[in-house]
Amino acid sequence: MKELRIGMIGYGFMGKTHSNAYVQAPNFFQSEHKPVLKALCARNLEKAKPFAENWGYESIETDWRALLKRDDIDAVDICTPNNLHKEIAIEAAKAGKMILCEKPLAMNTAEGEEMVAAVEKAGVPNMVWYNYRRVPAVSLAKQILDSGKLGRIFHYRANFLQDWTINADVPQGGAATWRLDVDAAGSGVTGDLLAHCIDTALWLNGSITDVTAMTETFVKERMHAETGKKTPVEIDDACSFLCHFKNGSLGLFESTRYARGHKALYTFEINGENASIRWDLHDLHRLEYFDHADESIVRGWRSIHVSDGDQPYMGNWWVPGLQIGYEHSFTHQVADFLKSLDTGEPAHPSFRDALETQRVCDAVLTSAKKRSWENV
Ligand code: 4PW
Repeated sequence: MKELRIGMIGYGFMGKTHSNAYVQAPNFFQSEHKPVLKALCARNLEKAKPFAENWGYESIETDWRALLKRDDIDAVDICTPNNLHKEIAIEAAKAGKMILCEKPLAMNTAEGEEMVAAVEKAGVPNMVWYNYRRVPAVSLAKQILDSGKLGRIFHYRANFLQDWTINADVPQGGAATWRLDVDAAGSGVTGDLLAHCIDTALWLNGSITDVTAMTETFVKERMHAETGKKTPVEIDDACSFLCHFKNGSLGLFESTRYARGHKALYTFEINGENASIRWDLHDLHRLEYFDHADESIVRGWRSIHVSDGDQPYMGNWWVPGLQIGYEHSFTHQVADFLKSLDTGEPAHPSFRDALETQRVCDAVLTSAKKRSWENV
């Protein structure tokens, strides 16, 4: 058994999901590698202490550069706001560390290109946390699409809807609300939410060739948590776009933080010549499937309860009929990363895969600004 000694940078919501995944994965999935929570890195020692104790990190660093110098760290997990991804990833690659980076890869494509060059030059294993690929029902959708059952694909439709920023008193900046601050996040819903939809779409349906988009910022000014002053909001609160896929199908994507009643609703539907599939994060263990070849008197949407041992990942969990949830997508991602180390095959989505998502995001934002069609 080889140890995979993890240095986790950041301890927010994603720090929790990843820490839980490192703990859970080896209990359920076989690998020659076993994650060890070696060090937590965070600027605020007092806040880091209870987190490190709770999850079992052996030590704490308050400076990520010191973490990278340590010989007892094999892999760095970047769970910081987006504006720190590039610098940390490039330095980590130079230090020969494996890198698991939170999504989106970077603030923009230019940064992403530098990051890809750095990890590929250093030859270090790398992966980006687009976790929804590892929801068993989404992996099953991939299996069904790859089998060709849907036939020619006509339409890809996806939404990611939230409502947590409708209140104009929500500040921008700071630990909890950095996602609203353009300097920390790079963009709004495009990089935060649509990036998930785009990653899944590229994986399931192939490349996107061109896009046309619209964005809106509904609340124009918010108090900045760091300065206490009202400043203009420069992120996109909502974004919708149309696109063409290379396979000839048409795409329709929508994301917003202003859909009252929706807390985190990610859905997609794919319509093919023979069959369609659809998935909904709020019912994440079900995949809906319509097959036109079914006998007409029983033809209809089937709701596949993804809990059978033959379905993706499920053989490692409970007995058929008992479904799993959101947290498991991260556990599966760790399990797949460990498997990639066992086999020497690259892990996905890699930095290079995530760069493609970044390119689509940038084309979307440019198109919205210019009111144009943009090639990716
Ligand atoms: O990555 C996304 C986050 O930034 C998540 O998948 C959901 O939306 C939950 O929080 C935000």
